[in-house]
Amino acid sequence: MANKKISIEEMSIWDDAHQMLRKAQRDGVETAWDRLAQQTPHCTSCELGTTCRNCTMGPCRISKKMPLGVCGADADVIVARNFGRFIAGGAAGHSDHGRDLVEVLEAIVNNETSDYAIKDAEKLLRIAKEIGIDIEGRGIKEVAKDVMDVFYADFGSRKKEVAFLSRVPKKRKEIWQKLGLTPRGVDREIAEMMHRTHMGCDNDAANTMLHAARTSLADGWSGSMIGTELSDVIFGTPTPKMGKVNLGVLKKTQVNVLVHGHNPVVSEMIVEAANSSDMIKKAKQAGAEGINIAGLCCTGNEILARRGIPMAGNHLMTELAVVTGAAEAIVVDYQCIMPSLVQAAACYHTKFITTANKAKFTGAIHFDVKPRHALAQAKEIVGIAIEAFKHRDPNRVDIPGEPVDIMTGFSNEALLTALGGTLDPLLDVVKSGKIRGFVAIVGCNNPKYRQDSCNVGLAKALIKKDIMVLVTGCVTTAAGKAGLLVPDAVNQAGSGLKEVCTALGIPPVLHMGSCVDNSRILHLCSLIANALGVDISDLPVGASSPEWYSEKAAAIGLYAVASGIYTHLGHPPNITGSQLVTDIALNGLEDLVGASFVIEPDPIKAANLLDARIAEKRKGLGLPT
Ligand code: XCC
Ligand code: SF4
Repeated sequence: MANKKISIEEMSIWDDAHQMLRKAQRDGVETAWDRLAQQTPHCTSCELGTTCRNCTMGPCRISKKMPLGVCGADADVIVARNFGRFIAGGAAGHSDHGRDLVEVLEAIVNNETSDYAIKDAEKLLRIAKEIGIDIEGRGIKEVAKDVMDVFYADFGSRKKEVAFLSRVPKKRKEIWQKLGLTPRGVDREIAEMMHRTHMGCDNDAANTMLHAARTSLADGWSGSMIGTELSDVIFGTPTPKMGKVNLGVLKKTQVNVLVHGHNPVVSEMIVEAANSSDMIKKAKQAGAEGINIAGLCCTGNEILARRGIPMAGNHLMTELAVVTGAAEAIVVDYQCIMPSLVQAAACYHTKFITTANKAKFTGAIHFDVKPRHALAQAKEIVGIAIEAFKHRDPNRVDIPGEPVDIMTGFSNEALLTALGGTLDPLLDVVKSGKIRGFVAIVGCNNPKYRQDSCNVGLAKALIKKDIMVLVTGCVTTAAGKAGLLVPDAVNQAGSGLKEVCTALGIPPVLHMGSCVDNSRILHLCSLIANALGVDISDLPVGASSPEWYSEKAAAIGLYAVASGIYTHLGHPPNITGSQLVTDIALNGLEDLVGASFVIEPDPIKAANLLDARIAEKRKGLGLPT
């Protein structure tokens, strides 16, 4: 964890970051690391989670001297309430993103847009069947309309359980039923979380924690899963392909447009616009050789996995991408977009463009992007970038380094295809121990860590132990820059994993998409568990978010645990002010849902913990450890 004065080398493990951090200093651009130093030390009570601001009799802070808030709430109640709201925030983010995809599907079904279409009809039909919709002899739009209705209903209050519970292993569903964890509706669980944590409602910390788990399950098995599946239906299901990563993907001679945020609904259109001959012509008239789109964070993951669009960087690279002075525009949708980017962009010729009414930034150029006119709007946006190219100052441009190759596009469908259409070959190598297990490393950057040191350190340590690693979100960029997302990386893996990956021609670390795409990993776990006739908690699998920062990452961690997956975090959420809540997270959940959180900042120690867990689960299945 960082304290005040650290060197640039200590801020990140990457050379492109170091170079841009130096340039930021020269150019007078403040970064997250500067602001972290200003904010350190943080408020202790807030770090412990014992500050309550839920009413105006307070705010209250709990300490030995003041053990109760004005209303009488103790540390346990306050910590659980704060944690519950934190989870609700994360679940709301992912799920509202998922809802936006349902709205695009609605526009398609109602013939209100020609900019979006159903690209993967086969997948739509497969999903329809899974959620109990009749497909025989019906037109694709007719089926799509029913899918849309079922998914809209998933957000509401009329259901006993969300649609994709059809994917959940029977034993898992029974556990949820028994504990009252079955997610009924996305908006319902989130609203109930807000209700429970109002003054004078749920004043039993354990009970609040259980509802937090239920809320997270609504995210993982509904909101996020709908987001992933409909994105595949509308934009195509990812297939293996090559891409490139790091700030070196920006091009000196082209109009560079950075797309940042999460939802492919906008970034896909920007890519379409940039590929259109009229825009390319315009760019050439402006003196550029072409238009280069580069991704940041999760919307970058979406277009990387589906189209092989290069990835400029992850969370802590977003400001530094602007510092290159080579970005004509940064086009954002929502989530994880630092407000500071407006000021950073203003230091250069870079245009900062927002596209969602729910995520406006003061000082930005705003477009309310809607399905009906999305492509035309995207062209306008790209036009602004082309115009900005004329004002680029070549003396202030510095694009560091050479891009690194990566392989991407490992959807479950792609994985099954690579395996010859069935899971059996995968199960066989797991049984023999060539692949001992799987760990999903997901989530963010956080300036409290040396950027990506833990993300990369953990991935490297795990593949050495013949544990296959799956990455999403901002860990993608980390693993990619470290050279772990290419087939050649098998040379860094243990002999068993190396043998399997070499035979399949795949890397030992597989890129499965964005953060909502963690739902792919849930789905894969249930496919494997169902094939073996066991629960997810019996599988030799684990999850990890070593450098997480966001509410969404916490929701992901909690739905992983509640789904039966042992989950490592580099640092705890702000819950340590309650022994009870901390105990539930680290131990108590194990008895209830068959998994728990484990906290460990050191990636090597974390790898050993995940390894021990996998060995224990292998033993439970009667497999060699
Ligand atoms: Fe955001 Fe998804 Fe975290 Fe990256 S990994 S910093 S949440 S962009 Ni989701
Ligand atoms: Fe204080 Fe209770 Fe109000 Fe929270 S809800 S601010 S603990 S009085």
